[in-house]
Amino acid sequence: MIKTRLDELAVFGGPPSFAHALHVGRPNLGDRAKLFARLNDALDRGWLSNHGPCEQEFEGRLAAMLGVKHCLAICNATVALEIAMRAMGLTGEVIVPDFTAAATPHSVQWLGLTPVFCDIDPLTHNIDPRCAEALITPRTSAILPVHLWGRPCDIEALSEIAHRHRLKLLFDSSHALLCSYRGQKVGGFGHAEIFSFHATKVCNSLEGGAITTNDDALADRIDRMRTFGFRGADNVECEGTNGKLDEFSAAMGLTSLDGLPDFIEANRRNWRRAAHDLKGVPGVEVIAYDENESNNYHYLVLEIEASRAGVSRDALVHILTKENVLARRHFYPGCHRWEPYRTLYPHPRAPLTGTEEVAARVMQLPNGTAVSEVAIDTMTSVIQLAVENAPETMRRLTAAGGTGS
Ligand code: T4K
Repeated sequence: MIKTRLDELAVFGGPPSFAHALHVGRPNLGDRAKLFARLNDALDRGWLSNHGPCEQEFEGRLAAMLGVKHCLAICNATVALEIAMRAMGLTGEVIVPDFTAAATPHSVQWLGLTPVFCDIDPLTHNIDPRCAEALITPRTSAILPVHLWGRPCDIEALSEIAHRHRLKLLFDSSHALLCSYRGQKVGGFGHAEIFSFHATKVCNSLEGGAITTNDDALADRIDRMRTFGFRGADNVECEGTNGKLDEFSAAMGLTSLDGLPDFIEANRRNWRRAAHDLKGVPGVEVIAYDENESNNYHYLVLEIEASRAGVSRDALVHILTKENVLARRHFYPGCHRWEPYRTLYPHPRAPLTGTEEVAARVMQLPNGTAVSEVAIDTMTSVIQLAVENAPETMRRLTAAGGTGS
């Protein structure tokens, strides 16, 4: 239902637009019959983990799709980051963007390395290569950029900096499955790249991740490290952990890969619809994807410029939540403000103003196959109504006890 009067907003006493909550990160489920057939096959085989047929097929299909020599499936992307960094022999400091999921710096910290937070470019939301270079010290061993929202970061500049300073370059491509940079799918850049197949990602294996690389020796080390350092029976060659992807997860991953074109099409359709609906609404922008590149359109991200919209990002999140649209503020307030970092590193090495700006204005709307275009129209109409009547919206929110901030 399209609401046309402020009185109709749930925050002011109207019925919520949606009877059931719409989540950011609702999984794309794919074809259940195919999934159940794969699960049955795995049960019949009695082969449930340790490089089983589903896992091998998943790796093979991913490597072919991404045009990369090696794809090693891992139990999740966080462990994938840890294994990749260990296998690359990182030491000392690793430069990470400040605006990312906690998993990125946590994986560095977990290994006993020091994450050094780097500012982002407020236009792209990705790590700023010039800031990254300025943070390099004799202790730096690597740069770990993130392709946030699936929009590739400045790979050329980062590769050049890493090469010149003899640093390792590991991309956190958790958001960027099938996204391309200058026509080439991410996956084969830097020394290695990491993908996530968590339930909330565009392609999911329940929990899951992968490391891709064109480096044979690195792939071999990662392969051993993900299975306790084993090479063959009774032969442990190096330190290792348990990073294996089980067969049920891989079966879900394969089923998700089958459905991926449909998932991406649903994302793209919703992204375009939201951009169309919100065009001309002051202070509200849907982030752009470069349509000359390949994108998965998984993240439907809005930027709210409160001074132009007259309504703050937090007020809009509050209003939408009352409508049963559980919009999120990923990745507020920026890694340096989360523990343990704000205690361990209370004085960031360089200003993080890009993060501060972007963290204050972004919000994510639900997207994916669970969201229809009609639902997008309903969500955007709520935003439009609140912004078109901004002074009254804010006055009534304040009177009702909160603007959400
Ligand atoms: N690098 C980057 C850049 C990342 O974004 C992430 C993870 C990683 C690395 C590490 O990847 P993994 O180790 O997870 O493979 C979620 C995800 O758990 C996490 O994978 C993701 N990024 C992060 C951005 O989002 P939360 O804390 O937001 O999850 P949660 O529980 O709030 O779920 C999000 C929404 O999804 C909820 O509103 C409900 C809905 N949901 C969730 C699940 C799991 C469902 O509807 N069904 C479900 O099964 O972290």
